[in-house]
Amino acid sequence: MTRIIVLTGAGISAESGVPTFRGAGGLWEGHRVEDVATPEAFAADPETVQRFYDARRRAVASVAPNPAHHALAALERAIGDDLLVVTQNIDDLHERAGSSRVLHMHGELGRARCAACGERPPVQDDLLPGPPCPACGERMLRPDVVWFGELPYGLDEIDAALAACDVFVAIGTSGAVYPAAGFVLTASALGASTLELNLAESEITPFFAESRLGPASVLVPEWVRELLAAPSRTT
Ligand code: BV8
Repeated sequence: MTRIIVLTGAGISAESGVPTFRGAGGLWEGHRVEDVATPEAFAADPETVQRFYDARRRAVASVAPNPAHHALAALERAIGDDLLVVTQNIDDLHERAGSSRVLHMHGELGRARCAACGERPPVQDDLLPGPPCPACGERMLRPDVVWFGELPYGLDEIDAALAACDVFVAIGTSGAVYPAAGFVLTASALGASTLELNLAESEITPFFAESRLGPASVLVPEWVRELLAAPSRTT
């Protein structure tokens, strides 16, 4: 049963060299994520959107997990199914650090989605040249990423975990995007203790019982060490 839910955002990958969305004016490859991460943008200009995600897929392949990702993997090794990492990130740094209980609520760069048959095949190379879907052969693969206006993945599983958890921790998220930004309210309303680990105050800082400011690579290992040293402690 999930006792601890950790919600991660772009800030946990920042020290690995993956740009955040709202740092540096929120531009990524010269685009505002809200302008390219929508089904309408993809319909209007699929090449630009494919190029945006192909560039990010290549960039993520060249970086490595940082101590924050490794600390969460160590926590999973210690408490197993009592931990669920819900990530808004589409990179695979949690998995490359060794985490296996990871729910990518906004999808993954490492997967495509066939607009013809719905297959979600793993993908490593660029989607722009239009490779055929391995299941149906159609050349209609898009990034398997949840865009604005699309339903996030795993909401039922997340809701069940929020109802059961004792501890909810958010790491490196600005709290700008829903429904993820509202998870802390659900968890605390259901009696969980809540902790935010972030470099700066976020839009949801006021909703947390405790908020610690600093880089994830320092705060996350520190929190995991504390947690494992005092098992009775819940945050
Ligand atoms: C949906 C994938 C219908 C693409 C992304 C209320 C309820 C429900 C929906 C809405 C609502 N109000 C508005 C909406 C609509 C919309 C929304 O939220 N819009 C916003 C702009 C207002 N939401 C949606 O459309 C969602 N779908 O609503 O479906 C529905 C939903 C529920 C139930 C029924 C129906 C879908 C949204 C998903 C969009 N896709 N990503 C891609 O990656 O390209 S969002 C994308 O942006 C990320 O996934 C992430 O979620 C978000 C960026 O946020 P962060 O990860 O927090 O990153 P950010 O750069 O903002 O902040 C970085 C943070 O890190 C900062 O706080 C910084 O201080 C910190 N930091 C930096 N360095 C460090 C650090 N912290 C620690 N250490 C460091 N070193």
